[in-house]
Formats: sequence, structure tokens, C-alpha cells
Amino acid sequence: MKRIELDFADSSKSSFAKEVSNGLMNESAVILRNAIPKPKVQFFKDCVDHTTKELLKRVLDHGISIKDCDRKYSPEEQNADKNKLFKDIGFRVGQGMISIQMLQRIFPQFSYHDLIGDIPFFKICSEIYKGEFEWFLKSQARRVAVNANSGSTWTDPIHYHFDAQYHRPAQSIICFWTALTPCGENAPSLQVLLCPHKEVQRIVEFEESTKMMNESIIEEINKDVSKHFDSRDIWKPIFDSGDICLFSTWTLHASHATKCMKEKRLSSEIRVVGKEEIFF
Ligand SMILES: O=C(O)CCC(=O)C(=O)O
Ligand SMILES: [Fe+2]
Repeated sequence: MKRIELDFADSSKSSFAKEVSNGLMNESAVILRNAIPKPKVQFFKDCVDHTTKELLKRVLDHGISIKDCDRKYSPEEQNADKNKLFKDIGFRVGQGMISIQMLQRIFPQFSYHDLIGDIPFFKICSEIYKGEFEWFLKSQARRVAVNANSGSTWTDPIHYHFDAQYHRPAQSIICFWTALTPCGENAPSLQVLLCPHKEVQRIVEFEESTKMMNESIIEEINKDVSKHFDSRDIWKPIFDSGDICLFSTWTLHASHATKCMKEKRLSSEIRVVGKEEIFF
């Protein structure tokens, strides 16, 4: 498998969108260097930090401690609870995840999709989907720290998975994973396991007609990806702020974290979905 890195300085070339699309389809992930200008990255980083602080304050003002915001209680109890909304927000803030809907409580004008609203991104998505696509609203910012405490507004590193195991039924979703702070050396970043989409589907026994997969194989992958895949295909790039890793709902990925990473990371996973059914 090839490790493809493209520089956005070349994004005006006529072949650029095709190179990105081919890279995603053949290698399952592509790095886009310098994809978002630094001032834009800084602006969104400030928006996310401010949203985190402001929402945390609102949750605390309702007498709710974010440590208590787990979701174990039943739907009936939740519906009867007048603080349900703030417990829900408290849970997500506590986990370091700021959804578009949460961002827009504080900044109604903005969405993470504005980060990829420029023409080169439109061309890339048009090339990948060869038809209509739309913004997928399950997009968010994520604040990651090695050894995050629960309820600390930071999330722990995430284990190996592919997003189709969560976004069911499987849709043709791609993710522009965008580093909003430098990461990969001193702060936790992202790793991907390069493997053709069809091979991932074969190994998890994905049934196109029923959209079913073998749950116990998925569980094994989540625990230890090397049980079913070749760990020599793992790629752990170093990201500067504004760099993007583009991957699909079938790409295996995880946080890349080591004990010596003392800094924290902010990123945004910005998703796009095709109107057509599965084609990956
Ligand atoms: O940011 C991470 O460490 C994991 C992100 C992830 O799983 C995703 O963007 O789908
Ligand atoms: Fe993921």
C-alpha cells in the first residue's frame, strides 16, 4: 500500500482532485498537507475552545457536574428529566466532543464544514462521488489528551475501528480529519491502517444486501487490529495544524498516542456523504 501525501499548494492543478480521489479509493487514506490556511484554523480553534468553556459553564450553572452526565439511565427517566438537554451537553463536553449543533449554540453562524467550503474541496468531493453529495451532520471537534480523566473536557485516545461500524446502515461517508493543533510528536494524533476497502469488508463479513457484519470479528479488531490485519500497513503521520487525513467509513483508524506525548490535541472530523448507496 502506498502512503500518499499531497500538498494543497498544488490544488489548482487539473489533476489534483483525481489524485486525491484515486488515493482514497486505492490506498484507503490520503494526507493533504497545508489544506486549511493557518488563520482559519486558529479562528476555528478559538471557536471550539470558547464553546467548550461556555457550555461547561452553562452545565455547571444548572447544578450539574459533568462527571455525573453518563447515559446509563433509561429513556423514560431521561424524558422525565428537565435537565436532560444539559446532561446530554455535559456528557459530550466532558468527553471532549463538540458537535456542530453544540458549536452553533454559541456561534450560530458557523459549522465545521466551513473549513472545507472552498472550491478545491468541492472538486475533490465531486470526483469521489461522481454525483451528488451533502454535508453529513455527524461531524464534530475532538479534544484528545493521553490520560484524560473522565469528565475533564478531554477524550482518551480511541482504539482501532472503522466508522461504518457506528454509522449504520453503511453509507458512503468520507471524513476530512483535520488537525487544528500540531500533533504526532508531542500530542496524540491519528493513525490509519492502509488496506483496500473491499478487503476490510471481506474480513468483517459485510453483507451488502443486509448490511450485516460479523460483530465478534469487529470486537477483535477493536481490541487488537493486528489479529486480522498486517500491522506493517499502519501509518502514523506527523500533522501540522491545517493538515488533513482523508479517509472513508471503511478505513481502519485509531488515535496515535504514546505516554511521552504531554501536549493535547484539537481536531475536527468533518464528514461528507454521497446520495448514492455503497460504492466503496
Ligand atoms: O481523532 C481521533 O483520535 C479518532 C478520530 C476518529 O475516530 C474519527 O475521526 O472517526
Ligand atoms: Fe473514527
